[in-house]
Amino acid sequence: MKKALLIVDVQNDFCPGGALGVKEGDKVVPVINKLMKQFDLVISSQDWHPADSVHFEKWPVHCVAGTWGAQLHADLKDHKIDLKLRKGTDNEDDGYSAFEATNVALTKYLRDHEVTTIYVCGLTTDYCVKQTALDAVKQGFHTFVITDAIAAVNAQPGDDRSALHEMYAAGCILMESEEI
Ligand code: VGL
Ligand code: ZN
Repeated sequence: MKKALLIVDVQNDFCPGGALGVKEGDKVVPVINKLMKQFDLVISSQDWHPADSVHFEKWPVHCVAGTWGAQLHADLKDHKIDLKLRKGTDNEDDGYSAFEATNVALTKYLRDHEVTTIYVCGLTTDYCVKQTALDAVKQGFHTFVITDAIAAVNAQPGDDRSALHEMYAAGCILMESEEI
């Protein structure tokens, strides 16, 4: 019965100044750093797109494999991360969910490590955090979303609220970092 912190896409391109920078994206970093020590396993994901991905028909070019934009935010405590996932590596799909990682079979990895509970945080609330949390529930994990450690694209105003509703309706438990 172990719990894992799943840090979704806290990458330069999703932080202010990045190609797809979201409002206050960098504000999640100190909150996440403080949380890491409370978990048996700390796992990060990175959007890692080929330059010719079909994904860029919907989005500005971001997180191209090997670029600065794809690197984790420099202030994130890298040495505390046990496993780094890469996703969106195929040029045919979006790869929003960390469960679509192509370098590690995430569900198997978590089961092998006796993880039953996952706490999801990071970027972005309305895309990769949401898809990862929904998949975690589908795979049978107790799934928490840390609401003060996420930030949204909000292409339409209120997309963050809709995403939170969708996660809650699917069975995710929403909580603040202080409550953990
Ligand atoms: C994401 C938009 C495009 C995310 C990734 O990490 O939430 N959003 N690619
Ligand atoms: Zn992407």
